[in-house]
Amino acid sequence: MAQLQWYPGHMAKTKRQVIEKLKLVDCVIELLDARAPMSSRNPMIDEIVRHKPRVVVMMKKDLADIEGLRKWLSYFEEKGAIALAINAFDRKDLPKVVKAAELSAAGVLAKEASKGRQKRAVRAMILGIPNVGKSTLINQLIQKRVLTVGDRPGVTKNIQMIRIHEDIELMDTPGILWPKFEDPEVAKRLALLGTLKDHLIPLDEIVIYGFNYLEKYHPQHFEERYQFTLDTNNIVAIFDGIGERMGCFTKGREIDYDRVIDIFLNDFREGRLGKVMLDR
Ligand SMILES: Nc1nc2c(ncn2[C@@H]2O[C@H](COP(=O)(O)OP(=O)(O)OP(=O)(O)O)[C@@H](O)[C@H]2O)c(=O)[nH]1
Ligand SMILES: [Mg+2]
Repeated sequence: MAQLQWYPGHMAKTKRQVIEKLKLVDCVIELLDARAPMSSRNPMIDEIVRHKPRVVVMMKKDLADIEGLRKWLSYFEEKGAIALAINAFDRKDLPKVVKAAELSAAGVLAKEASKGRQKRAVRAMILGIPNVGKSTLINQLIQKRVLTVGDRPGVTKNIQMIRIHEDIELMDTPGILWPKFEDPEVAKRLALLGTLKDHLIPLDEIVIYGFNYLEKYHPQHFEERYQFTLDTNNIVAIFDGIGERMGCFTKGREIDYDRVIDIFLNDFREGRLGKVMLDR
């Protein structure tokens, strides 16, 4: 686990560029994954943002367990943070992000106005771990696909400011992952959600982590999807069971374990195994 790194050379450069550009914005919109609001919170981002006003937006609300998410929202509220959870593809959620950013930058703009400066657009930087939905959020806000998005980490490589409308500009940034994980559990949760490049942790290990989570919290979701009872006392039987039911066979009619892994991870990440809360 100590070896677990995500091309740190590139990361160091990204971090430097982000710190440099931070001077140009009034506030930061920190994106978290609503399915793991603690594990997706990169401590390095605290270090970068420091005293800039900040808004916390939990993305992919549509894939998260609502009860668990509510607890996290109250947690952030108690800490006095401006926090909300959204589904980027729900049109009525989008203005909430803009409002929150305007609210957090209000102090800075009011100060400028008091000095007689002309009113200008709020400028916010979007920060977050890879694949959390930074570029998607901006595309959805302007209703245009100006930024490349993809369901894999490391899509955005450059920092870029986009004007949403005359009142707000948003800066897209590459995902920032911590160079080393103190807690291997955090790495496994992020891997299960598809935020780490696959193969940083052996795929079967990630899948088994998913089996254990489902057995503990949502065994019925597993059973509904694959039509048999989940029992982690026999891991091989689970792989075989999924393989048989989903028709994953090699040419020699053996179970194709690579396909089983692929199917399970896609099912989990796309919500076919129910709504998820990995941080409890
Ligand atoms: N279900 C759901 N999917 C989302 C949401 N927001 C983003 N996504 C998906 O998450 C994936 C990653 O989105 P990106 O916008 O490329 O993520 P990013 O944070 O820019 O990633 P990097 O540029 O790699 O750091 C895409 O497949 C999006 O469709 C959401 O609210 N709900
Ligand atoms: Mg991106």
